[in-house]
Amino acid sequence: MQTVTLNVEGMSCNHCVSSIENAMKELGASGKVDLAAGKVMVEYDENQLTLDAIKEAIEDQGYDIV
Ligand SMILES: [Cu+2]
Repeated sequence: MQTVTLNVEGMSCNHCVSSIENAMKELGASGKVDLAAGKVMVEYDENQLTLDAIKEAIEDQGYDIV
């Protein structure tokens, strides 16, 4: 397992939190959003997923990785 913390811009409410957390779940990863800090902590299996795929999934939801 691998854990990464990403700085994500554009998250403003609980809807954003669940969009991102659901997107991580769909990938088979586990995401925790810290809305106040603008951070997303993702735990994933590096044998199944790449960091790029995770970033792409977040960007696909309409947010920017800083
Ligand atoms: Cu929102």
